[in-house]
Amino acid sequence: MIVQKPSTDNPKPRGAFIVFEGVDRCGKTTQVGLLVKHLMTAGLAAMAMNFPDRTTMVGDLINQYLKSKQELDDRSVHLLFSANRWEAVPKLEETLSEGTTIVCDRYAYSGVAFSSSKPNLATELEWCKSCDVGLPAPDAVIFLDITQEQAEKRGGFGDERYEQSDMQKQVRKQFDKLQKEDEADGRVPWHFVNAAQTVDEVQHDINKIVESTISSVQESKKPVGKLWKAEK
Ligand code: DGP
Repeated sequence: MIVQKPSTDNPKPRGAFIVFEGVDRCGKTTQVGLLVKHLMTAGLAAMAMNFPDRTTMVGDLINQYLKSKQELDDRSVHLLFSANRWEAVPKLEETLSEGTTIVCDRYAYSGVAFSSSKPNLATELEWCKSCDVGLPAPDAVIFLDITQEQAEKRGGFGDERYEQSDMQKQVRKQFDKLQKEDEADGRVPWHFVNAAQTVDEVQHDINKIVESTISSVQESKKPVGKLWKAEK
């Protein structure tokens, strides 16, 4: 991988913002860890982030909800998930501007896909999106693609609130809608990776995508975009 050396003519480029999405048990957490390691070994500054971030006060409420210790209205919990992302924005922007690449386990796409899969919010995709309009936009979304049947064979499925087949199948449909909308908009590229391959094969595919994303962010010098915001 080519690592750009900063100089007076060529100040330190910003980090890239890479988001992993997919249904539960698709292997995101494993691949986020491997990617951060790979980038650091190649001499790049990289950091993992994840949403929901259960370590904050808002995240603690979300955790209680996901573990079914707390009941919350669907819109209220959607707003909490969104707030959990907004509260991370200062850190996210600072980290990218310092030249560190962020590898993020879930983001606003999960927010919309999961909430709009609930019967109460099934016709509210635009409302679900509206809470996250203006968040920093990823430079690439890596979607770990796996069938529901393959995901369920992996350990731990069924422990938390949303880990039910019907819900996850609906979530997948909503992800597809969001991908098509981003494709039509042309600003955030999605990359589908076959997550049913071995861990090494998945990692190999991801590394290629991320290396080319980092190069294009460095070459284009484009600032971090805004999610789902109409361009002026
Ligand atoms: P994880 O910690 O990645 O396993 O995510 C926990 C669960 O929460 C998982 O089923 C996906 C779901 N989830 C993640 N982000 C959001 C969100 O923003 N909104 C909703 N409704 N669900 C989310």
